[in-house]
Amino acid sequence: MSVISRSTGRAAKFILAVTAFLGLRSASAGGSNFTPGFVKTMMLQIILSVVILGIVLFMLITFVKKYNVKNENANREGELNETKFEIGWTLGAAAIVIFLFVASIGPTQQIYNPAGMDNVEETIRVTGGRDFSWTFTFENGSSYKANSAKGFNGTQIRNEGNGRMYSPLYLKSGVMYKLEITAEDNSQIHSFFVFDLSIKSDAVPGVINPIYLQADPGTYWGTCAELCGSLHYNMLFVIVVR
Ligand SMILES: [Cu+2]
Repeated sequence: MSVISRSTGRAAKFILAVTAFLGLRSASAGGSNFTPGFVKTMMLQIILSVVILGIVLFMLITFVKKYNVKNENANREGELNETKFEIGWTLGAAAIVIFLFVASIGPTQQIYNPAGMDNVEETIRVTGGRDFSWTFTFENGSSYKANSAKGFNGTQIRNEGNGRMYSPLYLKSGVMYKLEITAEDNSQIHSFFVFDLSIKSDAVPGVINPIYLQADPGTYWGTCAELCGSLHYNMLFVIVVR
């Protein structure tokens, strides 16, 4: 397993360099303590996809050349053992799927049953609203909306993109939190998404989806990732970890 993680680590660095070159952002620099393993698995999947695409394209071009009608020397009978090929690519594809499944078990456990989940310092309810808002409710019963002026001690942060003010959710670094993602009754479905923390969870009325979070210091902007209606674009929020 260490060989796998070492080579995917190297490949992950390569992909990060390529995405940075293309001007794309990558989530693997995220501050969440539980997601790097998952990002690595995603990288592994991307790498395998690229390799397989390469093999398929290579075979496609080779066969087009070899069996071209203009190629007088082509022997079109019995040269391709189809049974062997069929068994080969079926077993090969099955092996890849099983390998990816096994490789993703650990990282998935890390997200939903992380080590230290028994040491949750505070559980915070995050509720998506009918009015296109996010409400943070704390164990002591206090609550506020991410897009209201009545946040924690009234502090607000300006979003550079739209110039509006938002009330941050303040978390302490190195502390384990459980966010319970849900939505108000009769609300549309929303999705709680913080790119730089690699966290995303659907917010559905009557359902509580847990996110365990232990993050590095930083300011992390998030948004609703489920097209929920006319004011979907305004469902920004910010998590400040310090
Ligand atoms: Cu939305």
